[in-house]
Amino acid sequence: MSFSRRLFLQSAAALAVLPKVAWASGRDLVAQTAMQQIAPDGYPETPVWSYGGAVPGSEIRLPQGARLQRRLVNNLPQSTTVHWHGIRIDNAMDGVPGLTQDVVAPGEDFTYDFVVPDAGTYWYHAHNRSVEQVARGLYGPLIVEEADASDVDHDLTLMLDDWRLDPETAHIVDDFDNGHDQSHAGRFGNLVSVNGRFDPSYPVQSRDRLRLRLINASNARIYDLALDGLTGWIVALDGMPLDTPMAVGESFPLAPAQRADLIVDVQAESGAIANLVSREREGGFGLVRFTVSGRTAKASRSGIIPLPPNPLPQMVLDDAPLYRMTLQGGAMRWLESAQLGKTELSGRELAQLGRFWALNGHAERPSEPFLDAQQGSAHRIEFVNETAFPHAMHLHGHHFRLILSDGSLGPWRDTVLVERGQTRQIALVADNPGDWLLHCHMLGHAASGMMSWFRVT
Ligand SMILES: [Cu+2]
Repeated sequence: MSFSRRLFLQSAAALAVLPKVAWASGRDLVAQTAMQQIAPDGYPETPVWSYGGAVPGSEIRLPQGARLQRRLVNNLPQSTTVHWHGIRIDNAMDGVPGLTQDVVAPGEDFTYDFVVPDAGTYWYHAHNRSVEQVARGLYGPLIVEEADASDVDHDLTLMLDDWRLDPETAHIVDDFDNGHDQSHAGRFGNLVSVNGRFDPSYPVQSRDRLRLRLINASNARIYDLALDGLTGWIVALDGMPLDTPMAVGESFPLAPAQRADLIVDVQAESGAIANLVSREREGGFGLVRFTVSGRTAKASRSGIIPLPPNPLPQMVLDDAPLYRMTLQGGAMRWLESAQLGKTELSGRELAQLGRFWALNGHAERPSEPFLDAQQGSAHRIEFVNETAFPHAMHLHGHHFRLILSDGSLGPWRDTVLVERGQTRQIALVADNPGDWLLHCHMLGHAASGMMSWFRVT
């Protein structure tokens, strides 16, 4: 009796000094530290932050219209949340601290429970201190399947990321709040990974048809993607099918958070290697190798069939009002002043507080929404990029259509790349009630001023 009582007290005392750790079960998404071989073989493993012990977190795959339930269990030393990027989601499940939920503290948990209305390629990632947490590896793919799978030999998800690693130790360089990065193009890595590995390769046969689901999980890097030994089409952007698939030309951009679904045919012959590459000013680099062995016995398919459309709202723009959002600040266009809360501060004062950017004169998420929309109403938003850098503007809870230069409606997206000096218009049907974030997905820019929101009631 006294022995077991003493043991109990001892373990209770021991628990009090151990860090609080929650226990996990099958439906759990456990945010935890892990070791992973990110750098090439021969380099040490990298300590990462992960969902479930690996980067990317395991692929969540479910049928269109299904319900997704995951209990986030936070075993990290920092508070976190999960954002389900591109899902037209119930607002309470959107994962934005201070707007849709409280942060999940170390040792705590939060259950996400929602329906996925659209088929396509989506992803989940941390949305608290994203500039650090996504860079440390807190992301994974979320694939919503069409009722009829596309006619392909392989369906491959490829998550692109770049890491800033110490070349000696392969540890992540932890200068996440580096003011130079934040005031310029953002945090770039020195090593690019696909699915958490450097230079991975996948076996294919000549004349195979592949569906490639490309997801850019990088903090700031815009890839300029090209195919070598493969030909094909872009069939969906940011999850949403294109009415008419676009042949992949020389190359196409993939900004942070954006996705592109490709259907490609392997043209390279047996014994050769086909590649997905990113072009850069000075040559570029390979991302993925497809090692070709043999030739498929199946008859080769000709042409391409569009993916079935998702249940997106009707877009009637007639007299939809136009809202302008001006992107301001950053290196070479330094802010003269901007608002922090109700206070107008000089650019110098803001820089001292780590704020380099503003959206319509606000260097943080303002108290009032940028747009207060009646549910079901249509709007035009014009992003005017007065800065010297590109920005990837992301709306939560909705997809929007690009308005092309001739005034016609372009593809549906959830993240639009606005190049330096460029003005881009989008068309939005505000049909999902709630408070929704609108921000730059260069995560260092979001952390240093480029945050806004809109309300739908
Ligand atoms: Cu930006």
